[in-house]
Amino acid sequence: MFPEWKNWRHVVKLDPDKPADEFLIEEVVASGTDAIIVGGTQNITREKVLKLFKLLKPYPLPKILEVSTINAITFGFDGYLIPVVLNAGHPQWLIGAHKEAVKIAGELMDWQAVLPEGYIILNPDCAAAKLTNAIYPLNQEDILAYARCGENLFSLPLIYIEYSGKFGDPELVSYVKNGLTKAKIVYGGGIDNGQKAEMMGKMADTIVVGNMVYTESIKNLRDTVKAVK
Ligand code: 1GP
Repeated sequence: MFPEWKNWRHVVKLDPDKPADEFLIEEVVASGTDAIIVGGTQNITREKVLKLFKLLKPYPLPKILEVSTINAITFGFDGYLIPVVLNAGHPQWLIGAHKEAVKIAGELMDWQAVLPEGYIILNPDCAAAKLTNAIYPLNQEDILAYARCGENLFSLPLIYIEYSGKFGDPELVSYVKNGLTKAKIVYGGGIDNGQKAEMMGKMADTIVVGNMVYTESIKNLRDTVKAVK
């Protein structure tokens, strides 16, 4: 069963392709974050996912795998997030890769442990935008329309506004959130201090912090949690 996630305010996303040791994991857990997502776009292998999973295993907080390639699916996580890229330039990232994965593993899937997420990738320079050939330019009406399609046509429970590597526009996040009725808004991108966390935390239901834990900004991690709780 996917853990109860709707009240998560703060999540840390750890990239299996980046170096992590027990000290880093301890610091992440001690920050008070609500959950840990393991996910990344580049060079993701099962070995790297497994290594991170082993480091996380001793801790009770929810451990979620965001599946980016079927080759890296690892059992044992508390839940599995499946990205559906709403502004993908190729159907591969809307449904193609998903169909291939389900063709292989459909009989074995524990659907209760799966949560789909409607991604809107808004930083054209990030790796996920390049991989999915994300569609640009988009004005705010386009972005809200994607979000509403995700919410109402695909019944996606959450819309993930992804600025990976860049701090986005809080007004835009608020505009999209106000246009939705059911789906939760998750925001990720460029949060590296308490002030930015607070700003986006006012607009989104959940904020995701990623890269900052691999830089000296990790000293601000606890502030980013405090800012949204
Ligand atoms: C990446 O949204 C997350 O998928 C977090 O982004 O690494 O920029 O914090 P950052």
